[in-house]
Amino acid sequence: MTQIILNASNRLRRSPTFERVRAAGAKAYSVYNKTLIGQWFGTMEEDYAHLKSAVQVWDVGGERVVEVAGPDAQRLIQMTTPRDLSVLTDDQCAYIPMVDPQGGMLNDPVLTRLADDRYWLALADSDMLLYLKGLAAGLKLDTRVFEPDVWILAVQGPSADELIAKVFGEAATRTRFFRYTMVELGGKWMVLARSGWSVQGGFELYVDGSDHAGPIWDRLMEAGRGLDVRAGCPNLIERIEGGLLSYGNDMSVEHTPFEAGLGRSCTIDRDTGCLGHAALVAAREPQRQIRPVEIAGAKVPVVAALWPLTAPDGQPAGTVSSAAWSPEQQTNVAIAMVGRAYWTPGTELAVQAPDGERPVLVKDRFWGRKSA
Ligand code: THG
Repeated sequence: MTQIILNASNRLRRSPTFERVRAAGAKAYSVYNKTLIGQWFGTMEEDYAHLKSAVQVWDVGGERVVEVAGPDAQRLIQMTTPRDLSVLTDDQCAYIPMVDPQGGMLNDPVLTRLADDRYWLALADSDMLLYLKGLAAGLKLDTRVFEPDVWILAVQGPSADELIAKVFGEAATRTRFFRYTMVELGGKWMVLARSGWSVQGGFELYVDGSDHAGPIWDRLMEAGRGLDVRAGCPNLIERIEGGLLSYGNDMSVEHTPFEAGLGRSCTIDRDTGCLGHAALVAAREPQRQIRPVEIAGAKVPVVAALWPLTAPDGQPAGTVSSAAWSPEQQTNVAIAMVGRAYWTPGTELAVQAPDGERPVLVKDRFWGRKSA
């Protein structure tokens, strides 16, 4: 079969550390928010073992930042999310499902509250810039919605605290989960948040100004030499074990936050101003929901299209959206959207994988999590 080759173009944006990612030996490229992103530095299993034992620096420039500023900024963002923004503190980040008026998921960004009239959305792969501009224009809101020259670098892994302490000082590591602090390097101040798309712990740096990203990348790599720091990227195996969802892959506009298992981020007992509020009140009891499942047999192929799940009587039971062989679990870990009748832990199903039918077991919790 012929290889799929990415034909470069100015339409495909490159982060300011793109060439460093390439030099670090990225083995594949994808496109996220119209930005080229490098993936895999060793095999997926090697990257996984290293992420779980050391520290990695990730160029997550594909999580493009959209800034919403102005007197109506909070009101505009609140229209798109059921998560109550009025309770956020000044140093807080929040993982927020964004929904349309029908309650369908549009995105699931990390929101940073810079001030009560200034927010950053670090977006998953869908065009919220246009949606927010459209709402603001149609409703004549007093806001500015734009993409600032801000690029995120993630520092993830068990030695992340040690690396951050070396570069930014011990005090920076006292930042709590989903809180941020301001740190300085070479005269440049930036947001450092304890967050990131792994469950190994770590930080995300919002580099404000492309010119600064390269030097900061180099400084992290230099300071981390004794910690076996490496370039990395979100790891499919680790994020499935951790139950971290990928918008557009595990859920989409076809799903409500309840179906995506994000009900904990929805305030529905009062109207926060979310345009999808009424729809979500009606959708509280989903008929299908995200579940961790195990797929028996040898290492599964890549899930490039949803794999159908079936019950023993042949009835459709859902779909598998992500799956990977876990060297630690010695089985295939997977994320599925499972029908209500079949989502009880211990339920046995079958999946139609491209290489044949395989037994599936519904789990009670994600492998990397202590609770459900
Ligand atoms: N970092 C930043 N922006 C992002 C991502 C990121 N935007 C796109 C994409 N990734 C969004 N997806 C997620 C998914 C899960 C989490 C963060 C971003 C996450 N969840 C925690 C958990 O599940 O334990 C916390 C959830 C919560 O507080 O409710 O961290 O990686 N900047």
